[in-house]
Amino acid sequence: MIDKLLIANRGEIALRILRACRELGIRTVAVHSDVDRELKHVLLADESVCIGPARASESYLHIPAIISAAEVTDTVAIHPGYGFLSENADFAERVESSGFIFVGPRPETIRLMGDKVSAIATMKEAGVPCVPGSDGPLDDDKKRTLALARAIGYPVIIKASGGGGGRGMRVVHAEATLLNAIALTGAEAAAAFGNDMVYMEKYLENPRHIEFQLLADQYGNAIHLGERDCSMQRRHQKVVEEAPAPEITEKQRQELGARCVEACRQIGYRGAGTFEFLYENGRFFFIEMNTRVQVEHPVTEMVTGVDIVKEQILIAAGEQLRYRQEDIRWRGHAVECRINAEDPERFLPSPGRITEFHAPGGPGIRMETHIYSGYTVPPYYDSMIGKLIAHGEDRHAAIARMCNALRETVIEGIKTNIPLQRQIMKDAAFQAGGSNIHYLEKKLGL
Ligand code: MV4
Repeated sequence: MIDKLLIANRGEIALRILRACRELGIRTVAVHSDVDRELKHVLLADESVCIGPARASESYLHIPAIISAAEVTDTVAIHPGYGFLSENADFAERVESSGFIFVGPRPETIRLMGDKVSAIATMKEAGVPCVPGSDGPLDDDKKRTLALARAIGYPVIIKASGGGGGRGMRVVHAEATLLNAIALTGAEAAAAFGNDMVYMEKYLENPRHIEFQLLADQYGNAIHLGERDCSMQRRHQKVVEEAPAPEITEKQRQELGARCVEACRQIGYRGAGTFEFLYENGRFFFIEMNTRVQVEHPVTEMVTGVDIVKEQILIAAGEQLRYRQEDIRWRGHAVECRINAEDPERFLPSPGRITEFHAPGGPGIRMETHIYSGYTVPPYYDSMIGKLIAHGEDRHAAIARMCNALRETVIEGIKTNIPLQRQIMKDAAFQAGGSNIHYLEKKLGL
């Protein structure tokens, strides 16, 4: 049904989508900016279209250019990848109204989950555990707001409904600063997201970030692929992810997984999706849902054997989910290290020409990257140039394989964070497992 697919992204995820299409016998259209002519997936695609200049707002974020490219190439479906337009409900709507298949949820679902107040209300209604909070937007009733914060108990966190992923939030430790924090967060949100709606939650001081991967088709079938731990992060950028999450039991996985599955059925979810939770003192609290494929999807693929990108495309093509929940088994452990073109000490981007690249290998090693010897990393986009994933029979074995693979990897001509990743793999707390979201920043002295 889908015989041609346009990849509305760049870098490693564009290559990942191209590979899935090749397996499915689907022809590919790469769209790229002026400076991305040499991207590996552009060189490999059946067709390619230049959609604009380097600046993303004029190329990868420019909806009319992408729709035009789909039209001139007679494309059937459009895969948005992650970032860029992947969670833009207007884009999904334009794709569908132009007669193309959007590889992702319905536009209304993207809009519902993009608004965090409505996402939380929906999940609470569906029986997913949420953080104690305002259960809706804060209004002008100052007495009511102060009473609410008292009832929840300080510290509380004020979040913008249009935010997410760490944008537009403020922690409040005492009543004296509450109303001012709400006003500031609202004003910032109005400027940043065009929406001043804010809500309140109990602030969890030392949680882990654990997320569940879901797949759902348009016929009401849904399954979960278990969870990932993404707590190893710096400034809201994940650095290391793993599956399964340390210390989480099979019972916890199946219980919360079943609740996410039920929520997907209730909202008529379609495609791949992720439920983000904070985990503290043995309890899970829903915070956000991501309606796209995620950077860290490979760790789930490595432990379940399910090809998430292929399933996304098959679901978009109107097929029934090929797995039942009983078919899903978790085998061993997988760790992913994000490889960034950056100075490992100062975290500044390090674009430039890669003079030498040697990929690692061996049992359980998977390298997802678009780089090659002679490729120039442009300065205009995210500094992530690839991901190294190691699978092993248990967590210890996966980490050992990762250490080998990091040592084997050669990337010359630019600086990368590989030295930092090697340091993390050797870190005693990381090796013990179960560190919280603040661990890495504290270790790095931030
Ligand atoms: C929180 C929180 C503590 N308590 N909510 C940051 C990103 C966004 N997805 C939600 N975030 C947080 N929400 C409550 N009620 C702490 C964070 C948070 C965080 C969450 C996940 C991963 C990294 C983080 C880093 C700082 C703060």
